[in-house]
Amino acid sequence: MTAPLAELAAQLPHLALKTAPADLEYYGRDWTRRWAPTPLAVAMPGTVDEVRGIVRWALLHGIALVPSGGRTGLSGGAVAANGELVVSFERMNRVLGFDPVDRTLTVEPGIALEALQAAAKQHGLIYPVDFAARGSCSIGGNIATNAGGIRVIRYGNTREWIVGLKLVDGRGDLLDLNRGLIKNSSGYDLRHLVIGSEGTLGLVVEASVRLTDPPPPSNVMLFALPAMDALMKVFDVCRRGLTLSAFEFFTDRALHHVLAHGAQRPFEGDSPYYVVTEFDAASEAQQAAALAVFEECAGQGWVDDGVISQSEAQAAALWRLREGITESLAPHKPYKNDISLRISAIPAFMHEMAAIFTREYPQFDVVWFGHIGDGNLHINIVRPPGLDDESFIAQCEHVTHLLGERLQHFGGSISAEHGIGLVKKPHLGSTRSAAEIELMRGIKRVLDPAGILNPGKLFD
Ligand code: 2HG
Ligand code: ZN
Repeated sequence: MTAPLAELAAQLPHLALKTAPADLEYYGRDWTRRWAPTPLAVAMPGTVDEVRGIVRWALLHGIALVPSGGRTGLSGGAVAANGELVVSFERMNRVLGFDPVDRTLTVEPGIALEALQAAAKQHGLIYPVDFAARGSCSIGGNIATNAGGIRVIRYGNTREWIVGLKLVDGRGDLLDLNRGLIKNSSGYDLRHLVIGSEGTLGLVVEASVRLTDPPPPSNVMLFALPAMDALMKVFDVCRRGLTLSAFEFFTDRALHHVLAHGAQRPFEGDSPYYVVTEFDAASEAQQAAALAVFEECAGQGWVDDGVISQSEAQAAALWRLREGITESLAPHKPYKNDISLRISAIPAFMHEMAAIFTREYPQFDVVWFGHIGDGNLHINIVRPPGLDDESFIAQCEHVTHLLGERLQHFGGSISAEHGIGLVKKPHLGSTRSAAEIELMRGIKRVLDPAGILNPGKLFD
């Protein structure tokens, strides 16, 4: 153990400190699997005071800290590849309180999203932000990226549900931000500055989240579509005819991978595009509306086929076709894009990008899917067998540059919900102006004057 680490262990005797190579490897990386993890050690605080102690120690020794939740991130935000101390919130995973009048849960940052959702359910309420990594990701990580997921169309992003945050900033100070208030017009909302800041402004040590009533019973419908142009037309019909809680799409390439990974084929025939939509189906009228939507879309030639879930098991099987895509692609180590556009810009953008991909990547398997009802597309480039990491990433970076240019033209964003981290850092300028990035740097300097909090992520 190095001298600074021994000092940390002596100062905080209850802090769990890990230095075994397998732990450094495990806690030093996220789902990107691109950078070799080389953290100095992994610290697992159990209390806010220990977190403050870690920050004071880091300031004294000039050691960088990488906050760490479930490490399911896809942008390298939780990677420790430069001798940093990983601060894992694995032990700080408790529910601290529930207030039935405020309808809030107060939790530690390391609680898994699924555990938080289960705690809400125990009180007859829901925490509605949801996505496939729910079992492993933590609320601290969700806050760091302002995570979105599959029901943003109805409930919004993580930001909408955080009513209070406690933060240890880069000076070791504890800030209690917004304190659960619904209305608070008292100057800058520092809570919102922290949400989406990817651990660069402070370490979130507690969060109060708002809960809501469970939704009415819902059904899931899967459509097969003959053409890209039909996607937004079907969206329009669904939005007018149904009360939607999700509107997701994927292509035949995504279906190919998810079926190869064990999912059940939904239709006999093949179509190039698919939509999974979830909607309220509490009454016969709402169920009839779903059939009417299908008939209108089929009549217009916008859908080839469709199926409506008849049971919870069938709904889960249909969801699996969409939610299983990331896992089914993981063995191929794909290069990921997570872009955001105004919904109105989606059709023109998709056409331009499809042309660019065909021109630049004729030999690559390009898999499109995502939250198209929110204007959020995930474009995964699958690594062709035999191509080494370096050449593959260089080719992908070239196309991300072209993507960035088109996003700039359409006023979109290079990251919708995964964050910038290390992966998209070279492309931040396609979404944020130089003046904005300089302001962000200035804000970081105020909260983290020594630059010890997740340095090198988001920007240099
Ligand atoms: C999803 O929507 C996640 O499934 C992951 O945001 C997307 O793997 C991806 O690119
Ligand atoms: Zn997503």
